[in-house]
Amino acid sequence: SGQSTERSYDLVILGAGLSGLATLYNARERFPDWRIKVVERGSDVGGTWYYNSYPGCRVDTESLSYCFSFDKELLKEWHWKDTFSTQGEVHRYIKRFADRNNLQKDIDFDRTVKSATWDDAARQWTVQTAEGSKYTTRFLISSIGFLSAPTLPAIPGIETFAGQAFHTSRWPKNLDMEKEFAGKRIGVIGTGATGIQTITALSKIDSIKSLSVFQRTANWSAPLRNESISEEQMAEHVKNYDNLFAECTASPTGFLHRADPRKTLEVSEADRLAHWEKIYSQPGFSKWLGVFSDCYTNKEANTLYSNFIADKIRQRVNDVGVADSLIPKDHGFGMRRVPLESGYFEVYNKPNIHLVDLKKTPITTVKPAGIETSDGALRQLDVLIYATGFDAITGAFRAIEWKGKDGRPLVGVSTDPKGERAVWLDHRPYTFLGMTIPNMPNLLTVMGPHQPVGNASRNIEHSVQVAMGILEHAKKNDYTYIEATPEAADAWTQHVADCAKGSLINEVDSWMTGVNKNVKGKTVRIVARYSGTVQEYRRRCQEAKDNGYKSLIFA
Ligand code: NA7
Repeated sequence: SGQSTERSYDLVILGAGLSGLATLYNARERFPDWRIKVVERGSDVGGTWYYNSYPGCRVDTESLSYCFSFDKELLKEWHWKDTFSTQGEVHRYIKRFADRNNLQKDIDFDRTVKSATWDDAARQWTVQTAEGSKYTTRFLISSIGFLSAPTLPAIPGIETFAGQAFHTSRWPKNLDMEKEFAGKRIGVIGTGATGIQTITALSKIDSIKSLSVFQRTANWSAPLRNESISEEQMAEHVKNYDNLFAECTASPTGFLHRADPRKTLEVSEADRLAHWEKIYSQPGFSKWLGVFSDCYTNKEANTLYSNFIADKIRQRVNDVGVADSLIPKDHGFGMRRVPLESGYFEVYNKPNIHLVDLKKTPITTVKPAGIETSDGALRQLDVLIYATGFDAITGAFRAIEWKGKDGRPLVGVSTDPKGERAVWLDHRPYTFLGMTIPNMPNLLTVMGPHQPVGNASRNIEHSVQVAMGILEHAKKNDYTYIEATPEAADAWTQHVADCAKGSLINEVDSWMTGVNKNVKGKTVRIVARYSGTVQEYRRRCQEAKDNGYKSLIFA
């Protein structure tokens, strides 16, 4: 049903994750007479929380702030069982949100968008899926995620591996690990947030014969400190939701944790240590965001704090050499997204778990039997798990063939003959407010590039409201055309670049700075996310609205 048919809509939304569902819910409320459709690749709602079903997957933002503030009834009924929910629990929440608001009726599942083509005469987009569905629509909102296009490692021979192999975000459904991994030799490539959660979970499966972790860049990681939430505690939390959301809105990153305003070197050594011990013992991102205010702008301050965390790691790992490999040398604490862990470092004290330090012995090739490293050793493997991350921020856009005004492609690489005309040349976003793109009329991007990516659910709610505001302005005035002016996009792109200056986080290779060596053309650092404060971002969005969106062309 729905296959090979063409339907016409006022609004098509790409993706049914948190962004797409929030967009659908709000669009229905604001535009009750519109025909709206969501097109989703997966077989269920949830996006990130549908796909990332790997063992140990857990949100490391407080569950209480990782939900929708606008569905008050659901907040009243929902009991978060953990301060940091498992993937399963977050997914159940999202499903419940969709069910009780009857959202599924407007979603076409199992449709992978292949192309989006602008028709300037008709002022509409045509969206086509790999399965043969076709949708025409006046307005298009992409809610396709910023960590949703998985990347496999570009290592010679990976296609020759004879055992079972998969990316963490494509974990086989219903895999019974106790049984199917019994007696198996497992390899994991990658030690980002995903790898660290996966490895810790796998370490608890006693039937596994061996686990080899292939680590290229060590990542700073610190304890999550999850706790369960009783019914009595939850009843209290429910009364406090409004305050909690207000607290997030007032915090520069959108999280519940804030920096200590003092500067590291102004504080006595004893007070410094006391503060670091305090944030280290607290749950969640306290140890990333609760630092002294200069931790990510002053290298000396950062080094002192990094040394404090390095000592914590050393205390937890028995083998001195392994501990040394686990401590990053090429970047300071918090300059990359800090994975939070629950017993990760102790994993390496188990006899059947081995760390392969790829800085010492890089992988040379994958063979049918396993992985060979530069020292000539072949680690025999039955299962190979790629925790190798995503083509972040622009990747999900790259997976769609866009033809904007004059057939302009969206993402392209300058070394490709066809890539030159791309609006985002060499993966460099060019937007106004991270929301509208020159040459891509009537397209709005919720959680697109140039938007803050901190506490995703909080930012999604805001991003959806900005999109709704722009559409409302169009509807009210009977406009059928919206486009960012090049002047506005130039100024915004410059503002985003300016915000990135002076932050050590923007001086390190990671998905946050647009580097992914497994993707063609993603070898140099760029500014793809908004790294100013959430408040500044919101102020500028409000300003655009207050001045009647004069940076946008309406027609
Ligand atoms: P990340 O954080 O991008 O981590 C990917 C990991 O995979 C990282 O350790 C990489 O090492 C490693 N990797 C990637 N390619 C290779 C190759 N070719 N060889 C060896 N190792 C490789 O992705 P995650 O999924 O963990 O997390 C992404 C975000 O999702 C996370 O921050 C949360 O916000 C949710 P590298 O560092 O590149 O040397």
